[in-house]
Amino acid sequence: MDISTLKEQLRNEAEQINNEIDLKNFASKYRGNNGIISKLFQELKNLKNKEEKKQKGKEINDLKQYFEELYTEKEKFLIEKIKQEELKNIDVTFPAYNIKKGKLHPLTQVMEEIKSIFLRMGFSIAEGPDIETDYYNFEALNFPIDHPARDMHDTFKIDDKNLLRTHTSPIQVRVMEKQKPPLKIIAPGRVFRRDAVDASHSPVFHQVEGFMVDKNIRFSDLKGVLDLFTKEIFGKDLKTRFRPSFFPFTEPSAEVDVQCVNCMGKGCPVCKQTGWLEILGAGMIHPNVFRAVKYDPEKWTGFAFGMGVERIAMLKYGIDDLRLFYENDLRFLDQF
Ligand code: 2U9
Repeated sequence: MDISTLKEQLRNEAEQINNEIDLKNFASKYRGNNGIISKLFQELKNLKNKEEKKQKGKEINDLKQYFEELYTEKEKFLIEKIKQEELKNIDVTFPAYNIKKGKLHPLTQVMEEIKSIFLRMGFSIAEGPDIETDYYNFEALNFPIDHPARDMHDTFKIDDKNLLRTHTSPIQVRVMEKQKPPLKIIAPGRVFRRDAVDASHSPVFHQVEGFMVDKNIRFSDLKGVLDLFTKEIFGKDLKTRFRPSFFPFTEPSAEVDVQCVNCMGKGCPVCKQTGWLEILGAGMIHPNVFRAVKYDPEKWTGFAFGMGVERIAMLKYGIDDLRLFYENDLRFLDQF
């Protein structure tokens, strides 16, 4: 068959190609190892006449180039055709899949809310290590060795000197060692106490503590800050009250109650008919704490407070068992 007839044949066959298989067959018929074009090149070797060989070689090369052009064109056409068919099968009006979005753990959400309230009041956030020394966790906070107040913090000891912090107060001691007043700091974090797990105890829980140090800080400043805090987190209509208490690191000390979020203070099973819920501890920073960080207690004054994040979250959401926070059951977590 002469080359021009072959060219015509190529064009006709290319026109018939309708799918991938046709295209594959087309390629192997002409371009494959035993394909027509390859054969033509082999036959070329047998030609003796140089001129004729040159002429024929050029014609076969033209034919091959023509074949490649047809092939590429057809390949493009098929890719576009497949794409169009796929698009036809997509129902753009079909409702989207319900993509499950992750969210923050309820304790993290409450922690963030607490932080944000104090940030708005001008406090800064400080953090510190989970593993502390006896000095920062107890000594500097006016718990002398053998002081009975240490019994309130059943402690995970690592060795004679190191322990897992039982509260976040060491963070504030570290801040005071590095910075001079005025200070307005909150110290959020994980704390550890050797407690057996039950509905209201966990060996790992979370605290947010805070303190303010400046000249002429008074108990009324503490009351103002904490009253605003409870109104922000539990509701504007709930009152707070302060009852006398004891902590080694504050004097005077107080426990802070908010009117029951469940019955608005009327009395119900949540508040054991008292109308009040305990949510915070607080007080004026003890002079011995100032002495430990080399602040002059005659010059500086301050208040401090502390709260358990789990307790705040339980009261806020009406949860009666703290273990729910740690089980990571999505039926529970999904509700927040
Ligand atoms: C420094 C000085 C004083 C932090 C304070 C409390 C009172 C308190 C408890 C609440 C519930 C711990 O999680 S809880 O069990 N905390 O009652 N914390 S005053 O006082 C400080 C802190 C740091 C340097």
